[in-house]
Amino acid sequence: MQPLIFYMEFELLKTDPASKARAGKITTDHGVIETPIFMPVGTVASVKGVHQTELKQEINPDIILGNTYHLYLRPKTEILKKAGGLHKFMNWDRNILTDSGGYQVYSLSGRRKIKEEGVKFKSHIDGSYHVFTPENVMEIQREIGADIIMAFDECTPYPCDYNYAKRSMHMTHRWLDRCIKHFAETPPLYGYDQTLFPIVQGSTYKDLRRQSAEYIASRNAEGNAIGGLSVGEPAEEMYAMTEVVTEILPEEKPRYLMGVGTPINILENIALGIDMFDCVMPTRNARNGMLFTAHGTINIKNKKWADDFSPIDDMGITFVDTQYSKAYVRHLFTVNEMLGKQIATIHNLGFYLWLVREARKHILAGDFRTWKDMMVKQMDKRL
Ligand code: PRF
Repeated sequence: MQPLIFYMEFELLKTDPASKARAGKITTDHGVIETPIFMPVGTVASVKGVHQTELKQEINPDIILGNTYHLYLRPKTEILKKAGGLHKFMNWDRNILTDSGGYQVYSLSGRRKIKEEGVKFKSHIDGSYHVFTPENVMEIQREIGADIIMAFDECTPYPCDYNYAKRSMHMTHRWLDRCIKHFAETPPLYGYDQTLFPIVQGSTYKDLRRQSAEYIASRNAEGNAIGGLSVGEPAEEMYAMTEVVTEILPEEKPRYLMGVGTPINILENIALGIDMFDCVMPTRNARNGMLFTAHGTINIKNKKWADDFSPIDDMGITFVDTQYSKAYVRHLFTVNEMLGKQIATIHNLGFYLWLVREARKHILAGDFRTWKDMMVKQMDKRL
């Protein structure tokens, strides 16, 4: 397989002496991404409830994520093409990564049929039928215009029968080759480059994970992803799979662990050599009143906060942390005021981005392992 042409650069700046944690720098046509990074999820062209001003100035991520499945259904690529791509449509001039739909369509269990050709699925919006193939998913992601686009894969459930996992993994590999071919045959549409990341699968079987990592590495993409984890398996099993795979994926390219996870999961996987993460947890859980902090998680709906007038987080990472009290935010949740969800979302994303930036600082300073062990212990609490 021919190596892909260079659309993106990755510079590995430092590896932690006591773990496999790395600090690096990705450069694309939409700027620099300092790694390790957490990518806030903006499924339908918005990081739910957050203005771009707050996202940029307060949370300040170098990259956010969008979803092919959702954007294809609404607003549809026709509108995105007219807008000049997703960046312009949503007024976001930094990096965007789009997931391929390979995960979202599998979440539609009962509403989809997987075949070698692709996946036929029923829209969750109006019940209409659609087909995703490796080829049309490349075209749709060209039209959305993300900087980093993902290969079309099958994310196996947990637990997963060995033979199913093996067959599925081989199909994901064949789909990858179709993605690579079609990606090379279609030009970018908006005057900047895009790059394609393949995805390692193999469920919770070490031999399959090794085989998949070797296959994916041989495709010579500019970055590699690990899928099929954080689907219900115990954390120890997730870490074991990450470890097997990061042993094999090339060091000189970024590694993206899809859909992970809690703040603790993120630090443990950084220690195993992961550079990029995304997860709905900080945003979705925020809307349910869960706040992540350096000292553990808070359920702000709990009665115990009713007369606690201390700031929601005295670390003051974003403006919401010091401008609003726990009692006030609890009240907003009690009366179902949307501002409560917005405050909690900004807080959680601010915290997640703080956590990965702090991790990066400690990797560069050479004391990541000690800091990570301390943080993991400290965050493993319910306040
Ligand atoms: N594949 C894709 N997207 C994903 C996953 C996957 O396996 C996961 C697994 N947690 C999250 N998002 N394409």
